[in-house]
Amino acid sequence: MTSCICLGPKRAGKTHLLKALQDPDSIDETSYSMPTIGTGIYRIHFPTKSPNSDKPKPPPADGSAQGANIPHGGKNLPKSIQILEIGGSMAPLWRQYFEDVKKLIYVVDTSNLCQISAAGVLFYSILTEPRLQKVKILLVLAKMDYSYRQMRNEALLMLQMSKLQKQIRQQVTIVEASAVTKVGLDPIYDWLQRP
Ligand SMILES: Nc1nc2c(ncn2[C@@H]2O[C@H](COP(=O)(O)OP(=O)(O)O)[C@@H](O)[C@H]2O)c(=O)[nH]1
Ligand SMILES: [Mg+2]
Repeated sequence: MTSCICLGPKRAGKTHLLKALQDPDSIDETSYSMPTIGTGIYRIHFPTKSPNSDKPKPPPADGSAQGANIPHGGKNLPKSIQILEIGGSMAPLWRQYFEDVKKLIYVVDTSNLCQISAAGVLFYSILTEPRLQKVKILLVLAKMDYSYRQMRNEALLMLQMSKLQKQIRQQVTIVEASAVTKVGLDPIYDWLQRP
């Protein structure tokens, strides 16, 4: 069962981000993702941090750890999570996927001035959805490697986040990320792994 969904406008960077989370080495500035038609499923394995290196190593992608829970410092943290990307062109159909969702990632392209205000309106319509009132929300400010991106504060202003946060019940975690430079991937792994 997929309890984590990833939404956002068309070409916001969802597929790139999910691929980078799956395998950081698979994405660089030359990578191109075809527009997602319909939906896409990504199984993301959390990196195991070895005590001798601060660089997380991706675990083997053999699927052996799927859905398994291992004791980890007294806590049962999942080793992997399955995320369903719902293509941006499917926005009118997003509601079909809101049943049983526990976590929701919303991706906004900070380099796309034309899209960002509309992205905020769409985000608001998601957050006010009755079935998503108890869902944990991660707002990803994507493509942070672009020099002409909006800075965090400008992006949040254009999304009308402060107004929005007064009207919603969910707690929203905000992460700035780039699938190319891998900035922000670690906090996203942490957020995904948390219960
Ligand atoms: N420079 C840069 N480009 C990105 C990044 N993420 C996505 N892109 C570009 O944006 C395009 C659309 O991204 P994609 O992940 O397919 O968007 P989606 O429609 O939300 O799944 C990709 O083909 C990349 O060229 C990023 O972090 N940095
Ligand atoms: Mg996509």
